[in-house]
Amino acid sequence: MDRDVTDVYREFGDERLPPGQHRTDSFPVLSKGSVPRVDRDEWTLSVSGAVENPVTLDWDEFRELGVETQKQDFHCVTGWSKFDCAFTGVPFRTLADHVGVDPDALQVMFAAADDYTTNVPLEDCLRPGTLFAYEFDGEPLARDHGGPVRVVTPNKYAYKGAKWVTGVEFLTEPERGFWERRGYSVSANPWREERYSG
Ligand SMILES: Nc1nc2c(c(=O)[nH]1)N[C@H]1C(S)=C(S)[C@@H](COP(=O)(O)O)O[C@H]1N2
Ligand SMILES: [Mo]
Repeated sequence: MDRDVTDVYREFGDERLPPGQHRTDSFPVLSKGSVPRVDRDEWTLSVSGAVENPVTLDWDEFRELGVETQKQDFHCVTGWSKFDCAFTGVPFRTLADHVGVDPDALQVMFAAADDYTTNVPLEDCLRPGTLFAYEFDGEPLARDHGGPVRVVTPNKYAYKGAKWVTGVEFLTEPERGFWERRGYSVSANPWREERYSG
């Protein structure tokens, strides 16, 4: 374990379990539609928008950025939380440093192979726990959980973590992703119970 981020709740109080959540030890699957088949060898990650060096990375280039294994909690906006997940992947911050983010970037729009999108404030993406994950508990990430690569966001409800992620766009103006257009919160802080947009 390279990093333990299960203490991120401390910024907001003493309770690790966010209000209105219950713990589960299983790992339910939540997807808006069917599960796309994305082959590791065909997969690429495009990084665009307000950056100095836009790139499209293949599997090897992605991993060469630098990987770590983290212990972190997972909070689904539908009410379940799973503690102590081990995810291995490339930290968002590592990718951001690689491409050089413009000073006027405010948000990040993630895009996925099932046409899912989600927008996340840049400052939240830059927290250590935001990870492009490709392993769970030391095994390749299962396809229904977003394999080959998904985003995980332990500081936020889990809809901020795009499964089957293929694109990262740095935005200078706010735009809304799939659930954010349907009334879910942009900031999505579980300890402040930001489920819906105000
Ligand atoms: N590409 C994509 N990513 C997605 C979703 C989706 O439908 N498509 N659902 C989101 C929601 S609402 C949740 S709660 C988590 C669920 O992740 P899991 O299925 O691994 O539990 O993925 C998020 N990421
Ligand atoms: Mo969700």
